[in-house]
This record gives sequence, structure tokens and C-alpha cells, in this order.
Amino acid sequence: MSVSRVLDVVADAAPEIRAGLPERRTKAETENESGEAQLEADLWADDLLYDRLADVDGVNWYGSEERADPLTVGDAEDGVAVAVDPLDGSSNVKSNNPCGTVVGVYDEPLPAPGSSLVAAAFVLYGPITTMTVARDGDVTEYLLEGGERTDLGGVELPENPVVYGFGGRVPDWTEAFEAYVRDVEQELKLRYGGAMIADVNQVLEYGGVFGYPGLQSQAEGKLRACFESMPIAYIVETAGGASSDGTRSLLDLDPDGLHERTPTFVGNESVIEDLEAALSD
Ligand code: AHM
Ligand code: MG
Repeated sequence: MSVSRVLDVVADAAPEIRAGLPERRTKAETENESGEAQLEADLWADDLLYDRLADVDGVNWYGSEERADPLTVGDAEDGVAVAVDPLDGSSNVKSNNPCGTVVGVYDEPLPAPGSSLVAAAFVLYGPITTMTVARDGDVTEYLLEGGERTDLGGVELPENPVVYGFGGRVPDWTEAFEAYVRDVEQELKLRYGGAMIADVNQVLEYGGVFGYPGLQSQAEGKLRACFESMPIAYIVETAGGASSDGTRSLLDLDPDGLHERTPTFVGNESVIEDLEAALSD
């Protein structure tokens, strides 16, 4: 089945992507569609995933943070679309902090609505390499090591929130969001590393909330729905948590473009409810 094959391809590519990072930490001369400078590693990871995923029978469309438009790569009946952020948090590569790979599998062409996600996964290149997969109502974490994939068990968001991390410069936050954060920090502990995947993974591990809010200078924030926010929301919601763009679940979004941005929040349901209440005042 093509969804399994997509996940296998990503699991097999991850150790190669990781092994290729040390020699690709410099900036390429190019910018992506969002106007961000690309690293050699961004382009290389995208090429590697494109080559492998476009080859999978049943993958009809490939979309990536590093490519302007979705590409048609197959014509299977009931084919899927794969949206990837090949190297999320790549600005962490230079300083040797964690980064990741994000994958969303949709059963509609890109840009696709969140409701058409059939699976999502991320790889975290941390002290160890793990892959977290949401599919068929369950989230499972795997250790990727020595060409082997070891099942580390099911992932469920802990009941009590413990950590929080929010992106964007504080003076650029809106007044309502800043007031909400002042409440959050009374109870939770700040853990922010600047790579969504790493920051989300500690929310999955300890409970809490990660977000990149809408900013005064950019109301839609930074993160992109198709290959960042919606796949992560699918994983966190499947693990028993909640997601929001400030008013509704990220899985209710229907983006007009592959690179459309959205304010992004994921975490324990209670903390996301408080956020929506605070932003609606
Ligand atoms: P990238 O995919 O180009 O690395 O951008 C996404 C990253 C996220 O991992 C992270 O949450 C955010 O950008 C941090 O951005 P900034 O450092 O600009 O606040
Ligand atoms: Mg990213």
C-alpha cells in the first residue's frame, strides 16, 4: 500500500539525510518560495526525498517547502499526495541543534485540506534519530539506528501540561497573545529550541504547548499549513491533544496555496482552549 511505502522510504532516507548534514551546513545561493535562504542541506534533502518518493507507485503528487509548486509524479487511481518539509529547523544545523523532517500524506492533490490527511510523520535528528508516525488512529515512535527501525511504543500526550515554547519575537506578538503567554508561564516551564519538530516532540513527551503565533508584522505567522502545521496537528490530535490556528483546529484548514502560512498551536486540550478564549477576547 502506498502509505506504508511512503513511510518506509522516509524511514530509510532519514539516516542518509542525517549523515549528509556535516558537509552541507553552508548557505546555498538561493531562496525558497517563502523568501528564506536555503542551506545546501535543505536542497539536498529535498532532492533525495523527491527522487525516492516520486518513484513510489501510488504517489501522484509531491510538494515541498523547497519547491515553488506541487509536482505531478504519478497517475494512480486513488493515488496520494506527499507534502514534505525536508529539513525543518534548518537554521539549527549551523549551531548543531536539533532539526527534523516533516511528511504529510493526503488523499487529494496539493494544496489539500487538513481533512484529507491519511497519515503524517516526522523524523527528529536529536541525540538519537526517531520517527513518529500517526496513522489509523494511533501514534507510534520508532528508533532509527543502524538501518533498523525499532518500535518504541505508542505515543499519547501526557494528561498534565508541563512545557511551553512559542516562536516569533516577543515585541512582535499581539497584546492578546502576550497576555495569554503571561498566564501560561505561571504554570508551565519554558523549553524553546527554534525547530518545530524538536519543540513539538517535547510537548508529546512531557505535555504542554508549542506555537508560532500570528505576529503584528505578519498576521499569518511563519509556519506553512500543508507541510508543517497540518501534519503536526494530525500527529498531536491523534496522540490525544488539540491544535488551533487561534479559532479552530488546524485540520479544518483548506489552504489556497502550497506555501500558505497559518498561526499554529498544538498541545494539551485545556491549554489550546485557553488560547482560543484569550485570542477571541
Ligand atoms: P524552516 O522549515 O525553514 O526551518 O522554518 C521553520 C522553523 C520552525 O522549525 C521553527 O518553529 C521556526 O521556523 C522558528 O523560526 P524563527 O527562528 O524564525 O523564529
Ligand atoms: Mg520548516
